[in-house]
Amino acid sequence: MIGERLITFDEIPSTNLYLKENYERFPDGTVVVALTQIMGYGREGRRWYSPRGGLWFSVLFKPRQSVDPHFYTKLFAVAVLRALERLGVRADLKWPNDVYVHGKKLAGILAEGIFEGRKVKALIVGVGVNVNNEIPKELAEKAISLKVLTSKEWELMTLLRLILRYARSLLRKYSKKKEALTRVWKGMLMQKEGDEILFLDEGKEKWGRIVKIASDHLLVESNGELKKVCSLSLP
Ligand code: BT5
Repeated sequence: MIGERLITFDEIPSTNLYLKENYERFPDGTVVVALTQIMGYGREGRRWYSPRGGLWFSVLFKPRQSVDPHFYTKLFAVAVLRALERLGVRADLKWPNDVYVHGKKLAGILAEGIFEGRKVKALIVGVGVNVNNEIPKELAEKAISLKVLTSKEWELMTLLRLILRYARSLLRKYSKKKEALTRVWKGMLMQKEGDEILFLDEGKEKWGRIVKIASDHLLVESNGELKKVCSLSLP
């Protein structure tokens, strides 16, 4: 069960890295949380600032059957949004799984898999939420914390427990209805099928229309051509 085993660290390089290196020792559902990460990272090795006061945790999954790793990423994206809603904060998802409020990033999610051939041996979902922490100067325009949004401090473990509670109930509800979870996730995305978006094509910004939203790419029509877009630079 998610969160049945909880491991806490004061400081660690990265909770995702810790589980990647130690997954064999821990059961499915193990959660690792750290008060600060000195080497927190996002997608494609981008730096993830993890100062004290934020909520930085990872969850280990050891699926028995073959699974689509995106299912677990969506599960946590939806769980984080539901938990925030409980606190009175209305957030959206920027495709695929960035949590935004008022055009600024409040939280990010990173899923990593350990594969044996095509089989997923372990899956690690890392979640970072700016809670009471300071936002570094270089991110001042792009990021926001819960404390700034709500003008109060939040108890990290209470928020963690709330997110895990939503994740457990979503897992119960959707593990046999994966398409239904995809529909819920799509409904939370700022980007909708049919929207015009600015995207990067070989380093150049182009306009296009979203034809289809998938977990790992957007199918975009631009100048009569269909393109697969894997990363959005703009909200
Ligand atoms: C993400 O990557 O948004 C996924 C972040 C996942 C972090 C968690 S914390 C627990 C676990 N352990 C880890 O080491 N990681 C996970 P990406 O979409 O690549 O976004 C990275 C970009 O977000 C950076 O290039 C910055 O622009 C911005 N960024 C960095 N730190 C931030 C922060 N604290 N708040 C908001 N934006 C941030």
